[in-house]
Amino acid sequence: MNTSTVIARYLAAAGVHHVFGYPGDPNIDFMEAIRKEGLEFVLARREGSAGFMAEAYGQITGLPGVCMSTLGPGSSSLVNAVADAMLARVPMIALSGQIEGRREQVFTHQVLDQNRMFAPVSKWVTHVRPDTVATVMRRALRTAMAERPGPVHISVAADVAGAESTDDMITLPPLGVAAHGINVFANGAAADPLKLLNGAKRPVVLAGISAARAEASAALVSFAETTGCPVVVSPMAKGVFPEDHDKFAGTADVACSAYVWEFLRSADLILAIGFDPVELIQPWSLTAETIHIDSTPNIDQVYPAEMEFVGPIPAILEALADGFRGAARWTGKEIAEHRAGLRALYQAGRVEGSLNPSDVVDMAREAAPPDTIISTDIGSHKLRVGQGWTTYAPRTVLMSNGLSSMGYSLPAAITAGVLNRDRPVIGFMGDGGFAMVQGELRLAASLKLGITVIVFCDNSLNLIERKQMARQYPRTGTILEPTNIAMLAESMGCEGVNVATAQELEAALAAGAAVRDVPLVIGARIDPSQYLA
Ligand SMILES: Cc1ncc(C[n+]2csc(CCOP(=O)(O)OP(=O)(O)O)c2C)c(N)n1
Ligand SMILES: [Mg+2]
Repeated sequence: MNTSTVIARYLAAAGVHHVFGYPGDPNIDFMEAIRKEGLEFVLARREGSAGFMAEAYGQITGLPGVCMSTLGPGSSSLVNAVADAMLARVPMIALSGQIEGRREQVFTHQVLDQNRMFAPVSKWVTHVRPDTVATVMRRALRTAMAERPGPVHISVAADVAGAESTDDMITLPPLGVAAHGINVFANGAAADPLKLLNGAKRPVVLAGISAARAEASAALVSFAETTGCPVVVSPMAKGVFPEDHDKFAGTADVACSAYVWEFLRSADLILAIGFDPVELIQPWSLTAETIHIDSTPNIDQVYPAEMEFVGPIPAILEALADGFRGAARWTGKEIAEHRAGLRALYQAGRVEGSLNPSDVVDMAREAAPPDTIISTDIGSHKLRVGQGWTTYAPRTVLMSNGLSSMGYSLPAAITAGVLNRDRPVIGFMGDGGFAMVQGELRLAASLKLGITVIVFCDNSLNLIERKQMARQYPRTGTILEPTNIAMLAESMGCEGVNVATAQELEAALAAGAAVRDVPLVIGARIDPSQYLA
C-alpha cells in the first residue's frame, strides 16, 4: 500500500466520502488513491473555496472536512479557510503537497515552510513519511475531532505520496465526544451547584456552537421547559433550540443586537451553555452571575464565571433539570412580548414599495420548507439573515462567524447541496462576497445541484460603507460596479434571474421551489436604506 492509500483509507474509515481541492503535480498519487478507495474528489475553482467547502462539510456532518492543495501557491491560498475552521471549531484535515524531501531544505522555487505558515491557524501541523503515515493519520483525526475541534494541516511531499508505506495498519481511534463524567469547578468547596439556579428569579440561557456540536437540542428544550428559562442563541448555533418554541428569545450579535443584549442584561443569572466567545463581537458587558456549561473549561475568560460544569452538555443539563426546585419566574407573556418586539425591530425601517433586505429573508423563508438548509456570507445582509431566518434544527444554518470571512456562503451552499440532494438549500450572500467566489457557480452547475443562490445586490460593501457614513467620510473603496447576475449565472450553466420588486422575487422563489437539477441564482436588487435603521 502506498502512503497516499493509507491516508485515503483513514479518511474512509472515519466516514469521510469527499475531498475538496485543487491539484498540482505533488497531489497526483493522492488523487489516484482516493479514486481507488471510492472517495469523491470535488474540484473547487480555488483552494480557498475548497477549504470553505470542507469546513461546511465538517459543520454539517461533524466529521472532518478534508481539503487538498498543491504546494506554495496552493497551500498559501488555503490558509484563509484553515483559519476559518480554527475559529469555527470545525474538524478539518488539510493536505498540501510539498516538494520532494531531498529538495525541501535547500530549494526555493514554490517552496514555503508550510508548518510555520499553518501553525497559528491549526491545532497541529505536520508531514507524513512512509514509515509514519498511519500513526500521523490517527493522531491527526483524533486531534481534529477532540474538543474543541479544529484543523490539522499535513504536508505530503511529492516523493512520499506514491512511496510504499511501512506504517499501514488501519486502526481508527475513538472520535466521538465523551458521554459520561461531569466535572464541577467552583470557588468555595461548599458551593451548591443548584443553589444559584434554584434561587434565580430571571435566569436566561445563552446557547452556542459547542451545544450544537454536543447534539444538546433535546436536552436544551427540556431544560428550558423544566426551568422556565428563555433561550438566546449565538449565530452559528442557530437551530440548536427550535426557533418556533415559546422559550426562544432571539439570536445574539446580529440585527437588533442591542435589543437582545438588553434582554440578557435583565437576567439575574446567565447559563452559558456551550457558548463559545469566538462569536462575541463586543466585550462581555453583563454583570449577572454566569454559570459555564461546556465540554471544555472556561479557559478564554472572556466572560467571568465562578462555577463551571465541564463534560457532556446533554448530561449536565439533565442533571441540573433533575435538581431544579425553583419556580419558573418568566411568564409566557413576557417572553412573547420580547419576541414580538424583536420581530418588529428587525423589520423596522422598511421602505414601502421597495425591496427591503428583511423582505428578501422573510419571503425566502415563507417560500421554503421548514427543513431548508441555508448559508450566509458576511456583511449587512448577514445581520438580517441571522435574526430573520427561522430555523428548527441544528446544522441547518451555515456561516463563518468565528473568522467572519467573506466568500464563505457559496462554497458552503455547494457542500450542503452535495450532501443533501433531496433537501432545499439556499445560499444568501452580498454582491461583494459573491464576486469573490462567483466562479464556483460553474462547479455547482456541473454537480447538477438544485440549490438557490440569493445575492443581495446593493452595489456596495455595505457594512463598511455604513461605517464610513457614520464618520462622515466619503465613500472610498466600497463601491461595487453593478453586475448582471442573471447573465453571469446563465453563462456558467445555472438559471439566473434579476429581481427588483417583491412581486418579481415572489415569482422567482416560486420557480426556485420546484425540484431542479440546475442552480437558480437570484440577483435581488435591494434598497439598502433599511440597514441604517
Ligand atoms: C475576506 C474578507 N475581507 C474583508 C472583510 C471585511 N468586510 C466585512 S463585511 C464587508 C462588506 C461585504 O460586502 P457584501 O458582500 O456586498 O455584503 P453587504 O455588506 O453589502 O451586505 C467587508 C468588506 C471580511 N469580513 N472578509
Ligand atoms: Mg453588498
